[in-house]
Amino acid sequence: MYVIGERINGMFKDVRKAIQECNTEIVQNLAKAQLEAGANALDVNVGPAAADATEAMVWLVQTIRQVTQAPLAIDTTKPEVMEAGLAEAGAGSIINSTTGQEEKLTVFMPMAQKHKAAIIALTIDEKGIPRDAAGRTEIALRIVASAFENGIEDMQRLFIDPVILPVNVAQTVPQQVMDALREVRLLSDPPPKTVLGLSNVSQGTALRSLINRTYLVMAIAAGLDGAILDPMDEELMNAGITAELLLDKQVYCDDYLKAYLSSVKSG
Ligand code: THG
Repeated sequence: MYVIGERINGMFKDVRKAIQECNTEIVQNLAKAQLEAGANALDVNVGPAAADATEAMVWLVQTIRQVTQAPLAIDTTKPEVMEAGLAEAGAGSIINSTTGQEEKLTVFMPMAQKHKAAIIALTIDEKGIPRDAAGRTEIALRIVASAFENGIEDMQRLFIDPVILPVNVAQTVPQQVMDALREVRLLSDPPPKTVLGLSNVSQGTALRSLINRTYLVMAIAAGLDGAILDPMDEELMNAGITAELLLDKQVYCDDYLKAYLSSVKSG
């Protein structure tokens, strides 16, 4: 399971405040704690409130880079903010994200090539987020084709995100996303990777952690390769690691949780 830590996001009050006050300690502690908890990479999102998004992104990336060289997923829809974040983060970064519209793909795919970055692509087009799995898969196919046209032939570098929505307002979506995860694996050989912003599924619900944890296991069973999630939720991490054990992706030993975490931390 490729874990992208979600916590450095201006959507969270503590991070929003840290950005406003240039408090490096809060951001650096969140970076270290997420990696300690088993994150492979860190999402970096300035949030909706940042006055100057480019300036905030550059400050966040520089602040994180003082404590770790872990891959960063630069999370913005704005090309100029993405470009600035990638330039600071260095090679091995992740573009989070493009959508499937031609005008987005022609900007972000070449940007991924230029910065030797991986790229997450959401199955969204000019009509928005498709209602069903087939609509998601159709957009995913266009994204895979665009990646190839732009020289991204290594499918390890392309992540399709079939877009999970809050279960309290979109109750059919979790199943549609699982079907899309299965269909995306059939698009090419080898197939692109898949990723979800897991916490979306529980936004606005009362039992967030339980819903996140249950859906992570279900999505992994449907073929999910990675997720943007809170790695400091230990029960969540343990459920994901156990799901992969039960899918024979890790050799069993009594200490399989510890073994997983130490293998992530040793890179
Ligand atoms: N796909 C991709 N990237 C993404 C998403 C996705 N990035 C952003 C988001 N979705 C994933 N990250 C989060 C981060 C926080 C929350 C949900 C998803 C969240 N935040 C609290 C809330 O809104 O209730 C914030 C409140 C607080 O301060 O605690 O739930 O889908 N590629």
